[in-house]
Amino acid sequence: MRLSTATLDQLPADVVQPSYDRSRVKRGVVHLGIGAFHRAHQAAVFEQALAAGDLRWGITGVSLRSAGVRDQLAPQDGLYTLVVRDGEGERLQVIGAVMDVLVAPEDPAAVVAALASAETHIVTLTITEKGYKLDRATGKLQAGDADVAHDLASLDAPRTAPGFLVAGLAARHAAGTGPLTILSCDNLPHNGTLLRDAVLAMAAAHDANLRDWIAATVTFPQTMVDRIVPATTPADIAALADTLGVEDHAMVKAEPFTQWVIEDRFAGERPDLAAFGVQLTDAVAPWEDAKLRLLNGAHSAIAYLGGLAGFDFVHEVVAQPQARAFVETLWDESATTLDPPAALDITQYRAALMARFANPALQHRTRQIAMDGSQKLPQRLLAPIADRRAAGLPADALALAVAAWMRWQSGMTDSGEAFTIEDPISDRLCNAARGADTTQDRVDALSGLMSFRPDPSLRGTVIAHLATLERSGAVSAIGEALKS
Ligand code: NAI
Ligand code: CS2
Repeated sequence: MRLSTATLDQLPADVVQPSYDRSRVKRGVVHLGIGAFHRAHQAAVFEQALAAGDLRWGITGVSLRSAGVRDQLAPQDGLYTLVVRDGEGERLQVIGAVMDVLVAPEDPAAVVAALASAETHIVTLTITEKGYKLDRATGKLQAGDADVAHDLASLDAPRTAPGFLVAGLAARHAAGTGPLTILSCDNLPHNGTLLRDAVLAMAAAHDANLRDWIAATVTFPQTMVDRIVPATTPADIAALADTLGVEDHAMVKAEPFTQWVIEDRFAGERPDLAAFGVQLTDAVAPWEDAKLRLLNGAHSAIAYLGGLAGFDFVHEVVAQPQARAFVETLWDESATTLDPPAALDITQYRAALMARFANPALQHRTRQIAMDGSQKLPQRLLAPIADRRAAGLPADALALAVAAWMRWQSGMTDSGEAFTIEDPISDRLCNAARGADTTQDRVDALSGLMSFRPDPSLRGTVIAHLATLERSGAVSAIGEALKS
């Protein structure tokens, strides 16, 4: 039996359930990219609004690619369980905010109609870093991408997130529908600006007036999003079924911590976000830099070094004293590049991050974080390196994390286990890592792919680290780095 409206009354009494009348909920939010993170983060905030009696904030979820999440949620009437684990117990909440899931390739017109609906006031996105289709070095749309080229030529049946947004906004413009706020919730620096640039470039290719109307009417606030939400596994689903007494194929698991900082620049209606724990601010960048460089920077270092050493999970890596000491050293370096907001105590933040990484109940896979490194490295590791070097400071620990990413592209752990590189430019990464004859050539080829131009001293450091990784593995490389 599956979780659904019909089976809600069979759930254990301590499972929190929607307290509002779902049949009266309007669809104020369209979400593009309905993966695990949205269901555990933004949807939990809109759920609070609904529970508080503001029924404008139901969600139309959109999958831009596969039907998987729709097929999980549709038999469950859109209901799913948010499982919050702190290592000592778990808290279960059935979320009712998702009203419908559209699969864009099956029915693009339905997605455009949802974006154009007068009921829609907010669009949120979690389409992963690569979904923005921007060339990060130039800031321009990836004209060589077949889907971008398609949407630049015609928006009759869009394929990309910027294409769908422009098609939906064109329909709003034509119908005189109200303003819209579009919130990127991906781990990208200046995510609102990046998305705005992509949307305006796509719009300009079709209609200069539309582009100008979007620029004047639609807002793209910056956001910082934080909650560790590992991919759900079949074992998670089986364990939850034992507790619930029904199966939930759409469950998501998360840590207790959650944070959403949004630039206070909404174009139209919004729920009382501050009442539901969201921080509204004029300046998101200082929050974003701290999160991307400390949390995500350490995550990537843990993923590559820990993954090479054969550790499956983040908590296993930070249980190793040397790895933990290395993360602290990395943070010592990155922290000097930050200009933290007054409300953020970096010492406390670091301690809290380490405790979050150590949460054994999350089972957060190093391989999940290692994915899409080409999209993640710039903001997590390369930006703090550039800032350190510009200030005349060494960046040895950050350089080891970058070298570990380079070693990862060999597709082999230190014990010789082969794995597949998952990255939008995996072909080029693999050619660079495996086609070069020397360590030095590998560093140069992989740096080139990332538009990373280390000065001679830093380049030497990265080469030395990669040589150690290739010769004696990640555990030794960490030991060497801590000695120096
Ligand atoms: P997921 O794998 O569960 O979902 C990813 C979603 O992105 C899916 O809907 C997928 O169809 C879509 N997608 C993937 N590639 C795409 C592309 N090229 N174009 C358009 N859509 C594409 O992943 P999850 O956990 O939901 O994370 C998604 C993003 O959310 C991350 O990449 C990150 O930027 C952000 N995030 C995730 C956190 C986490 O702990 N899981 C925490 C903070 C932010
Ligand atoms: C992780 C993030 O997968 C990754 O790259 O570093 O998704 C991380 O879990 C979140 O940013 C936490 O908020």
